[in-house]
Amino acid sequence: MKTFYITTPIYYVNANPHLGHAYTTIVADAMARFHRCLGEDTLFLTGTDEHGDKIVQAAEKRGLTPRQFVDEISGHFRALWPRLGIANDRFVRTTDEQHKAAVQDFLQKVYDAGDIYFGEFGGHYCYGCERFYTEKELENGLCPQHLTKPEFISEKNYFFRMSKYLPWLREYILANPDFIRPERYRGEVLAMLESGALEDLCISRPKTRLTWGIELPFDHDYVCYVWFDALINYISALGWPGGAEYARYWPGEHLVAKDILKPHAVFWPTMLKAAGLPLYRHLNVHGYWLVRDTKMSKSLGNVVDPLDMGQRYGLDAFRYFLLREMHFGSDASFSEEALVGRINADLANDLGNLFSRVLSMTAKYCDSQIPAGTVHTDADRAIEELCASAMENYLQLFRNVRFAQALEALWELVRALNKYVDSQAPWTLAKEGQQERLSTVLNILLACMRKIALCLWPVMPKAAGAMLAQLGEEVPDDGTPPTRDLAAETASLSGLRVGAKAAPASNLFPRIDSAALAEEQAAKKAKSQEKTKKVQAKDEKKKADAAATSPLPEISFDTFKSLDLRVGTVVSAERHPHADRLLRLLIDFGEGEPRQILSGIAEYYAPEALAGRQVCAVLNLAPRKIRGLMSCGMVLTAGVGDCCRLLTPDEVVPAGSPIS
Ligand code: ME8
Repeated sequence: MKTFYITTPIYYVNANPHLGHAYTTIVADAMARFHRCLGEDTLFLTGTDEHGDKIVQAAEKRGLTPRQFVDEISGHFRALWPRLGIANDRFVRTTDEQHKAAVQDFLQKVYDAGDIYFGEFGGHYCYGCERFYTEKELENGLCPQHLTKPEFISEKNYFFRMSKYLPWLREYILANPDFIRPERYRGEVLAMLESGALEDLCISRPKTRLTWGIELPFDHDYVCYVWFDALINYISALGWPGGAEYARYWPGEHLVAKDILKPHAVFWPTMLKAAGLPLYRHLNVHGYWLVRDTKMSKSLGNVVDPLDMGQRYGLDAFRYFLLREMHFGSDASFSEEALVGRINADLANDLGNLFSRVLSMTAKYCDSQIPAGTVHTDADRAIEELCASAMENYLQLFRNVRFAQALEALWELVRALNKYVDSQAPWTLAKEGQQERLSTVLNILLACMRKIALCLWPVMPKAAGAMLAQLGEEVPDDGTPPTRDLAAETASLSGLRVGAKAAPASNLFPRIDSAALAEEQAAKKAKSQEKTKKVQAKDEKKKADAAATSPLPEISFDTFKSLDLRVGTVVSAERHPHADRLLRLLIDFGEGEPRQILSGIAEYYAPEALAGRQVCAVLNLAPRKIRGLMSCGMVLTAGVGDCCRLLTPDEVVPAGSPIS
């Protein structure tokens, strides 16, 4: 029996799962279900990556031990997957004893073969990436991922002789065009291999610097580099070296995003080669989910919670959207408007409407009993052919991880079926008493709908199960696929249970009120703009304060003497009619007439408390109009941050006294 083994990256436990993690795992789930429908012996693995500096730091921040911390977050990942309709067969943790033993076996094997050596090494270490960079890899001296300056660290370490295998890897990738797919990532890896920037891989960390890792079997003063440890999960979870599942399922398929292309496309195959193990079959690489074209990040507050989306819009609709919207390999932009747009157009209008129309007609004209029929007319034959070709395309594209195109191919059939309903007009056939023709039309429609439901089960297991149930089939709800031979289903329209009871009505995907959503989104946007404004204002104030406290360039005595600084007595004060932060002060400087000065002290002084008070001011500042009123000079204040105090002589002096 053909086997299919699919893996996701094992996720870091330094953050909770978000849309990106959910996407990869949902795609892996859909692939596993798809291959089950093809009758393949399938195994689906996901898990968590739990060693390394980052984990220790994240645990410290929470006041937990690394062990307590990884148990907690790994638990969140494990609990999330079933809630997203994901049915993984295994869950691997790099802190599992079985994994640790496998990593040590692997290291020993490569060490014994002479491909691990001890050496002194100085390199640019990025703590964010937990890896060394070569001079060539840095961009303007900075880590290309984090744009921070790495620390130069020189220490003795163990190295994997990766460079020895790089020419072989290049040849292998050239000879196996779909080893890394889609093509753009294959090209990227070949360019990497041809750049000459890759060297041997440092695979150890001294325990003096890091203890949270797997000890090297040949030197107890060192732990294993987290990537070398993590990649081995793909076989440790199968019980390598001796496990029966390893023998049964390896080599498998990997699914990752572009961020971790290099470890999977370069480190891992060379590691496998050095250990004398077969390479994986395919590395499937997808792009990044952006949110309104910006990177998801905690600080921007735009992280999408997959559970929240599933709960709001229905899990199956959310899964469909993810697979349909992202062209595998390219980046895609997430927004609730786009999600609602797809739900309304593809699911409510096209697919939901087809089910609802056809089932209600079957109820009306056939008492919900699935009618028999045989293909007769050209229109019937065209639909029959389209059904076969759409399914074949779907299968072919899905196998090649082109999910968006696969679904589009299937929707050609969905839309054609809606048109077929219109052109065949079963209501007219009923009116004219053409019972046989009516039966045939409904039979063809129901048979095609069944095929669509079978194809969609990997993507929307619950909804597809409901569709099949509406067509009179019994579908277990335990993850058992509705067919083990989806490929054979393309051959003919057969398979429909003629005579069985169909559901009298169907409301699979209710339309979502997009106007209400738009309103909600606008409110959200306004709130987030408000937040951004506040953050910006705070930043500006910080900058202004920093500028106020930083030393200014030297000035000459003459320049200082050119300032007309004087003490005045406030005659009256009131709020500026058009500016909240300003007070309008009339101040006596002994000039005969009081002078009008506007001052930004409204937040700090009540106007009524100022009359009679003495203040210091610059008088020969060029007069300025501020919000409709003239200001002739500037009152002096002192303070940083939220502090602002008026300068006043410590005893009363005559109004207009110069300050020197
Ligand atoms: O890299 N869009 O773990 P990780 C799409 N532990 N996918 C995304 C995404 C986004 N915006 N953000 C994350 C690690 N992902 C290592 C892996 S494997 C031996 C070790 C998904 O928690 C995507 O699958 O940073 C990406 O490759 C993965 O999360 C990175 O997960």
